[in-house]
Amino acid sequence: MDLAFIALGSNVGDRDKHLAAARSAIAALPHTFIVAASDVEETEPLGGLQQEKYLNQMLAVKTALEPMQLLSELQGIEKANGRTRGERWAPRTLDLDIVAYGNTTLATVQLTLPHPGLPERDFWRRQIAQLEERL
Ligand code: A4P
Ligand code: MG
Repeated sequence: MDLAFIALGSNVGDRDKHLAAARSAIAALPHTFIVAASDVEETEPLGGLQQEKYLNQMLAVKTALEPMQLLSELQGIEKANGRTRGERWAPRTLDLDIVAYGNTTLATVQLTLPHPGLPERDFWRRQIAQLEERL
């Protein structure tokens, strides 16, 4: 089993409910267990578009799913929660990103690991620090 960090984000509708639905769906994935959760944080929108604030949270999971399998499962969960793909960085009911997957590095169109947004997202780095304390 590998240790992966999954970022949850929502800035449309009932944001708490979307994060809760994501946590339940991730907990129900095959061969995947949530081992720690960060606090939920409200964050200012990044990316320059005029949009509502986000709720963000990060989960640490132990998983036997390969990175691409995990991504595809997460995209299924986004879809089930009303995510429609519009403009990049546009508002979303639920966004699930793989921030890191063990020590894996990847740079394909479908999946970049670690997530390239990591250096510029202070809240992700805070949440990773919380997860590391809670593991
Ligand atoms: N993809 C590549 N690497 C990954 C990865 N490590 N994890 C590909 C997940 N997906 C990855 O994603 C576009 C494509 O990225 C996917 O098809 C996948 O194959 P998407 O979710 O369809 O589009 P997106 O989310 O609009 O784009 P992107 O680049 O993922 O944006 P981000 O980084 O997710 O940013 N402000 C605050 N405060 N909090 C936020 O959470 N999020 C965003 C979206 C903008 N502003 C925000 C927040
Ligand atoms: Mg995304």
